[in-house]
Amino acid sequence: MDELVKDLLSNRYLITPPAYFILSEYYKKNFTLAELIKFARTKNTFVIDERLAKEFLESKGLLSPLENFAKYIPKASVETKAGTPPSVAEVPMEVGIPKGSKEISIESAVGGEKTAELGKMAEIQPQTSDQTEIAHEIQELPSEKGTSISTGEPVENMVSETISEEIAEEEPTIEGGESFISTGAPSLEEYNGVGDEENGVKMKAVYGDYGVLVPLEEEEIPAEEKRAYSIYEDFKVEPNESFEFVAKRIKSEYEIKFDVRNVKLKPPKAKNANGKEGEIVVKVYENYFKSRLKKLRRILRENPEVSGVIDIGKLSYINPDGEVTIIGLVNSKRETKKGFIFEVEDMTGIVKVFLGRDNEDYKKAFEVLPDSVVAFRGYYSKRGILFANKLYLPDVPLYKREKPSLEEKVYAVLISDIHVGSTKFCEKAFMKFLEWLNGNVESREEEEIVSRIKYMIIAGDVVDGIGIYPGQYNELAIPDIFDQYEALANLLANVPDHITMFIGPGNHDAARTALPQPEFYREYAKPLYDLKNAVIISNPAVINLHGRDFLVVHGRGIEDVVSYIPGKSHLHPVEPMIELLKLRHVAPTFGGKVPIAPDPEDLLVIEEVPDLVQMGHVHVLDYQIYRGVFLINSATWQAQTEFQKMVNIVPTPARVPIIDIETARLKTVVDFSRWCE
Ligand code: D5M
Ligand code: FE
Ligand code: ZN
Repeated sequence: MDELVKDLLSNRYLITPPAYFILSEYYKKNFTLAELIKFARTKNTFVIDERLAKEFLESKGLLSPLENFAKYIPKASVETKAGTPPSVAEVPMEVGIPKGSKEISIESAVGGEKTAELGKMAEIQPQTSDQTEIAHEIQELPSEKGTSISTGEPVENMVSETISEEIAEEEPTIEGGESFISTGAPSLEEYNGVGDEENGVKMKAVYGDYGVLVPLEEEEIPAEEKRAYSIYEDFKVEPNESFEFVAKRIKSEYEIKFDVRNVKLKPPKAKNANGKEGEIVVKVYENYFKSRLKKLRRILRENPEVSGVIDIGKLSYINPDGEVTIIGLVNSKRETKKGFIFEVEDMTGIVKVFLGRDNEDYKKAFEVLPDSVVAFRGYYSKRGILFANKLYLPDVPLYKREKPSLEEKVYAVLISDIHVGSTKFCEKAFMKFLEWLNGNVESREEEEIVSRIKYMIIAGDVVDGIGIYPGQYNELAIPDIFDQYEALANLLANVPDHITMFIGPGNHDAARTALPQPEFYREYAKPLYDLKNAVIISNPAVINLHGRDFLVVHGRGIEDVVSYIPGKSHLHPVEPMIELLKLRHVAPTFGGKVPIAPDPEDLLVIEEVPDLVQMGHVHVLDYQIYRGVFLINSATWQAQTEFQKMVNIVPTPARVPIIDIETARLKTVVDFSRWCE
């Protein structure tokens, strides 16, 4: 199979036969695969058709917009029909370069002469011995007009400008013209892999709509195969030599304090050897909630106000005149005229809890999400209802202990939702950001910051993925998940070596959809694992940087808060983030928007109070301090998608928050959005 077609196919790009004819002879001489793919990407397509091919050649100065050589050629091909063997002329689309042939030939209508355009093409190309040989072969073929030309024909055979102008005036018809392209198109046989085994590539393709060659799904190219070109492969930034990177000499001090993958989960067993699968499933959920309850009970009991806690199952044995406290999982919540009615459960029983409208904690009731764990204090009535006076959320303590200061300033960059592969990915802005990290700064202040950046945290949705939302395909610039990770890795390879990157998955990534997400599937995201200064983390994860805990979460839990708590919006994501912190859980609600895996242990509980919480997902930069904890949403590198337009999500792309690790607070936000549409 011809190189151009093969290289494009291996990058999941398709080429139509006319485009192939136009481009193939320039390939590797006047343009590279990378250039062509880049050009196609700017046009948001992965089908190289005739028009795109011409525009591309024009952009390269190989074809001027006014002189469109294609209009001469149909005539040539029409006339050719009479004199060429049927295998060439009568079976359009299926005829190709015979096996082993290296050059395209066009039977010319203008005996021995060709157009100025074709002449130009020949001029551009250096003559190779192969081409001369083939040109000779072709000249020997029987042809009505006696001569045939090859695009690689020797320069002395070129036609003068005047002749070409005469031809131009003839305005040949396009009718039947499509057949000419067949001379340059690879044969279907070749696409079926018959013709190209010696290269070790076996590809199948069929002609889809509009005669476009489509590779057959079943013969997917194996992932391991080296692509001829991967996106951003040739984007290389070198660190600014005159720049002093203080961070290089600052000792690296990080520890992954919590990663889902480090937790050994014990799968539950059925009670006896005859146990059924269903029993095990029920058992898993039981264990999951037991674990959640246990972890949050510990947290709630740290609050000195939460005292006198008793099991729900023992409520009926207590003195009805005394106040009691219960801790339980909220099965349901209902607002009535008089107040809220909750159904609360622990391992010993279920009880209804009433919290009246006039109660001082009434407002807090809105913050209670389904399946979260809270405490109530009140009186248990004989009717089996707990009349609550107080409601306690797990929350975090009012004050935080100060951490010892650091010897010198060191910074971390927080980003998320890069969405590489989306047509809306702000690649220019991201490239500027990478250049910036390499010391291409604009001010003294920036210089101080960049020189001390030692860590970068990426909180998920690193690529756009495939089939994530309806209509996504139309907004994909890289329609293949392997290529997306490769492209991302090509970009991240430009992060200076002294910066350690922590990269976790989000809902667009190749990872388990349900939370927690242990990691990127290695099969897909191998290029990320191969980055030498990257540490792959789970979602969620806790990274300790110089003694400060950074809780890193993609942040789908925000969606549940927004849908259950009135007044909370994804436009101000730090508020729902605070709600999650108050519930000490990154995604409390089962059966809501966010799928949660029923692992035997609940790994989504925020067990320790972090110094900083980073989330992404909602694509809006927002931050706030809550009880000494710095919460920040690190926005995105993706401009507004069509889907987001429909649901009124207005992202704030390409803003980079820089965190001072010592204080775990924001140092500054660097704005790259002027390079993002
Ligand atoms: O999420 C980007 C934004 O889009 C974020 O605000 C959530 C929102 N989003 C994502 N999926 C949906 C659905 N299905 N309905 C409503 N809103 C949604 P990202 O994860 O980057 O796609
Ligand atoms: Fe996202
Ligand atoms: Zn997301």
